[in-house]
Amino acid sequence: MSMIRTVASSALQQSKVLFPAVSIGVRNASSSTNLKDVLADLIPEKQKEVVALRKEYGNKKVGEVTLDMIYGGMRGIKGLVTETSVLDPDEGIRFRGYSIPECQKILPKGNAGKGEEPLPEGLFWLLCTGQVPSQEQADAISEEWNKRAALPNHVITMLNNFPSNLHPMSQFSAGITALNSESKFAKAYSDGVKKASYWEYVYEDSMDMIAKLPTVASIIYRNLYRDGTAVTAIDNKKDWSWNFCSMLGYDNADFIELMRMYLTIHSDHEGGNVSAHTTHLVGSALSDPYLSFAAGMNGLAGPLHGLANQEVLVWLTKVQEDVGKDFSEEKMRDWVWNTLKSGQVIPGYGHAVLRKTDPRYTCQREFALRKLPNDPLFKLVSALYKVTPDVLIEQGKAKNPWPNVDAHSGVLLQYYGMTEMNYYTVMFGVSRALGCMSSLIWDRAMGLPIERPKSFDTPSYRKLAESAK
Ligand code: AMX
Repeated sequence: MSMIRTVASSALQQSKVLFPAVSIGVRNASSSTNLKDVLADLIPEKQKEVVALRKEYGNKKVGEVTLDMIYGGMRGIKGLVTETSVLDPDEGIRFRGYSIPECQKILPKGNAGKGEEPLPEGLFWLLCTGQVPSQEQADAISEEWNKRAALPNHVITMLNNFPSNLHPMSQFSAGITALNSESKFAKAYSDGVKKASYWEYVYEDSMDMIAKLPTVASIIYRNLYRDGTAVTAIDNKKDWSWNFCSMLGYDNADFIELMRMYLTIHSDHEGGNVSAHTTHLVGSALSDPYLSFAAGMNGLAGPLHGLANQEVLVWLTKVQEDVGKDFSEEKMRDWVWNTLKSGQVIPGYGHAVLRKTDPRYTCQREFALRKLPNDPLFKLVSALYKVTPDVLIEQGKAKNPWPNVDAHSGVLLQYYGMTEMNYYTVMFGVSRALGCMSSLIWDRAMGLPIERPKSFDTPSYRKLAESAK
């Protein structure tokens, strides 16, 4: 029986013509609920595809590199292989060919399919396989993660002993690093396992780690903001997001739906962003998945990357304290200009690749319009959305004046009582594991080698540039 589900929206069909979905709708999806088995079937096909591609076009040029690109943070240089998602500058992210609105339609939902937002479990299946999972397949992932969620005692002890002035992201990254005592990949490697089987151990570690992250994150939250009270036990009948909310101490049904959406949309943003690229790079040295992902999390903790969601709320709070209820365009413009004149960036605006409003921003805005249209902070965010792009265009520096994902996420979280903004990036990190780990499985399945680009000093680049004249 084919598990492919069709979406009969003409807009969806139209966008597929512009940006065709990779393999979905062409190949029959598997009906097995065992993700590892499905991957085992898919991997030889992909390996053959890559061998054939390289045989036919291996020495073809696919791009040019200028000195500006090299000194400009390698922007636009094609140099990475990431199967899970592709980011279009105008349209935003597509997970295995599917846009965010499409994923919201086609992926299985929580509450036995009756919920509103996609289950991150289904998204993980999609990222791993390129196939849209059935409800049964997504539920099998929930079950699997519930079984693997327990933490070793030494990690719990370590988290409980961190001082309260250690940033939650540092605690998160340290917790993940310490989980590498559990790595099946590291053990198999030291036992001399063959390269062809690497992906299987990376898969096992990925499943274990994703299962454990909500518990690690919840212990950090409760230690810092709930007097160190114990996290609740995992409910084996519930999904990953439900259990995460429960461990954090939230039982509001809308907050749980928000969490499903949040954990889905923050998962993956192709391969070049700092967290994904770092995980991939460290993984290429055959560091185990825990060490690789912890490295990625240290990158996510930077204010130009994931920490921007914390920075946005800090900034919004200052704006709100100053303007009160006066959201006039004049006041908003003044605030944006004053921030720029003080030498700071406007957090939550701009992007290295995107050139339009981030669809992750739009879907959070739509959630807010449905659930919290009168929230004062949401109104402030909307008022800033009206003026900020124009001010950034007038200033003339940012290549993208539009908001990104981080401009909106904190507003939704604070509405449901999660006001601890220092914590927000940890939730981003829990979600990012879905993208980084599905990619890492494919890195090892495709046998990608250790990453080692060439660097030169400036005099050498001068010589290279002169000889290229
Ligand atoms: N506010 C003010 N200035 C900005 C700006 C913003 N939001 N975005 C870009 N600029 C400035 C840059 O600082 C740079 O100035 P400089 O020439 O003096 O150094 C100039 O515009 C050109 O930058 P760019 O090419 O448009 O951006 P980039 O690719 O170098 O950087 C990003 C991208 C996201 C780091 C940048 O837009 C930024 O700092 N935004 C604010 C922080 C933020 O929201 N980060 C989250 C991004 C999403 C994510 O990873 N979670």
